[in-house]
Amino acid sequence: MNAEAVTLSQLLLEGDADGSFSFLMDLRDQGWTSVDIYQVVVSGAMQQVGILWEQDDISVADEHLATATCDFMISRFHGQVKKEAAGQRAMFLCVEEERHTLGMRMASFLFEENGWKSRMMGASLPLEHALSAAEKWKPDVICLSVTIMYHVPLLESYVKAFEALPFQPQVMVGSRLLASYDLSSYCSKKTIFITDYRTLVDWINDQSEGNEIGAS
Ligand code: B12
Repeated sequence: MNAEAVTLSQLLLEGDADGSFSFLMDLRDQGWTSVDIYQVVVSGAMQQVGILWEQDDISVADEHLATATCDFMISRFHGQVKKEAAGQRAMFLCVEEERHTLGMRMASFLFEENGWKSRMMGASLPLEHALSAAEKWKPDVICLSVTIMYHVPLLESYVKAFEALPFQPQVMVGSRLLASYDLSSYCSKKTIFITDYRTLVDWINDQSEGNEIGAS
């Protein structure tokens, strides 16, 4: 765990909204990119919160305060760095019952920073509602997030339904589980798997260089 992540985890656990936001802005002034801030510092800080929680060093209430402060902090930070949205659209949601949203929220910010329009549909979106939202908005990419292993089997129905839509959106799956498990049997050959934000931004840049979505 790097020093910046540990410092940020302490600020989040104190519920220090202004201090944590200023901490990120200072890192940016020192030349940190938002990709590295999200990947190394914010993700690292939340992992540290998870470790303390697992070891029973902090309470559930402490962990909720840190999560709420983190959510507010990243939104405020993104407000400072986001750009005018142009053409392509990305929609984000968690499969039903899945409540871990911070990972996909930062992914949505990185899409926006790179000029995409995004719609964050949040936690636990039942498939029928996700499908009707997608049919109306017609995103180029539909990004799914899953964190808890027993939610993984649900991916299959979501991926199948989205990939069958007539406008053929690219389906992307992001998950901490990808570091340890192969989720491809729940998806299709067309599905893209992303484990970290640097890979995500490389993929986004690849799209703006004119490569067709889905081509690899
Ligand atoms: C905050 C938190 C919560 C919050 C989430 C609130 C919120 N709004 O997100 C709350 C309190 C709701 C919660 C609940 C639970 N949690 Co929880 N939680 C965490 C914690 C501490 C941090 C998660 C986090 O935000 N990490 C930071 C983000 C940035 O990381 P990430 O989600 O992995 O995302 C990365 C990649 O996966 C990727 N990514 C993820 N999604 C997407 C999407 C796209 C499109 C892309 C491109 C990339 C991408 O991008 C990120 C790059 O770093 C973790 C600890 C940990 N080590 O992560 C536990 C953790 C994930 N939770 C855990 C558990 C067990 C639970 C509960 C079951 C606890 C309980 N008994 O109730 C419930 C389940 C709730 C549910 N139904 O989903 C376990 C999971 C263990 C396991 N083996 O599966 C963990 C690991 C804690 C632990 N060490 O035991 N949790």
